[in-house]
Amino acid sequence: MKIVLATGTMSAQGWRDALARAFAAAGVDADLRPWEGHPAGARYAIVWLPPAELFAAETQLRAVFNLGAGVDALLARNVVPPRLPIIRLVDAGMAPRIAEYVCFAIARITRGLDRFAPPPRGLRDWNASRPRDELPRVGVLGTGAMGSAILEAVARFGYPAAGWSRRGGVQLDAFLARTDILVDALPLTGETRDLLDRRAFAQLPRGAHVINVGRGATIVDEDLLAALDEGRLTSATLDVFRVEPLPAGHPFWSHPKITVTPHLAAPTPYGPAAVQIAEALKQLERGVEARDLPGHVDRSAGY
Ligand code: OXD
Repeated sequence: MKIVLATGTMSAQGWRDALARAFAAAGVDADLRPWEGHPAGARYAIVWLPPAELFAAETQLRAVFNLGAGVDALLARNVVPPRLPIIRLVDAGMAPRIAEYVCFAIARITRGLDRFAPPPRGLRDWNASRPRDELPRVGVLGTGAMGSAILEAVARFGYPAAGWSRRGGVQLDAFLARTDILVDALPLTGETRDLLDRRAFAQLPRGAHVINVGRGATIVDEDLLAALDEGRLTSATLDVFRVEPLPAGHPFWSHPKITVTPHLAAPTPYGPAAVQIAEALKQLERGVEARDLPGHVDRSAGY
């Protein structure tokens, strides 16, 4: 069975090796071909940011695997023919990493860790104020694999934590009003784009913090900057951005209340992701419908 692989900005060699290992271990008989601009007669495509020509040339495809949890970039390219099911990664080892990143960002906030930076800037004061006994309320936007792992992790550390999703029936405004640390773990869809704007930030208690590990375009950049400048928000920790890489002159880079990290919270782990793809391929080959697989993308919902 031929499979075409187009890894975009990711490592072709890394994916080829991991997939070859996972296919061998799962007993999937695959002839894995890197996309080289001409049709291979492939039955499946495994892709990250693929070129449109791939789908024009590979006319025998049965399904497309997305080498990431988020399909916003793939759907925005509008290159996958509507008849083809898309399967995305679900967790695949990323959820614990995202949860760890969020817990670290929260610990940094609750302990005021930035005060103790190395010399010459940091405070050298043993008696610096102790953290408050009362833990802040953590609100997680998005209750998929990532959001659920974050909720579980923060709850384990005793934080009062709640999750919100568009389908959960809870009013966003009411949810924001009882959230001291807002964690954005949303996919980017038509419904979540620009969700966190000036109006949303105004619902948060004064002094709240924002952590974004979802997608950059769920936040309106100018409104976040205004909320920080007005003192409505205390800090923002951002791992994802509307445009990536974040352009050199972007005001986020130099804002004193913003920590920018370059989309490093949870790099896709090739090994576990390849195992997940091999398993899904096996199921498809056995006749299981793509829509019954865990990572099947509902294109109208956008994830
Ligand atoms: C993903 C990501 O979508 O790394 O997997 O952001």
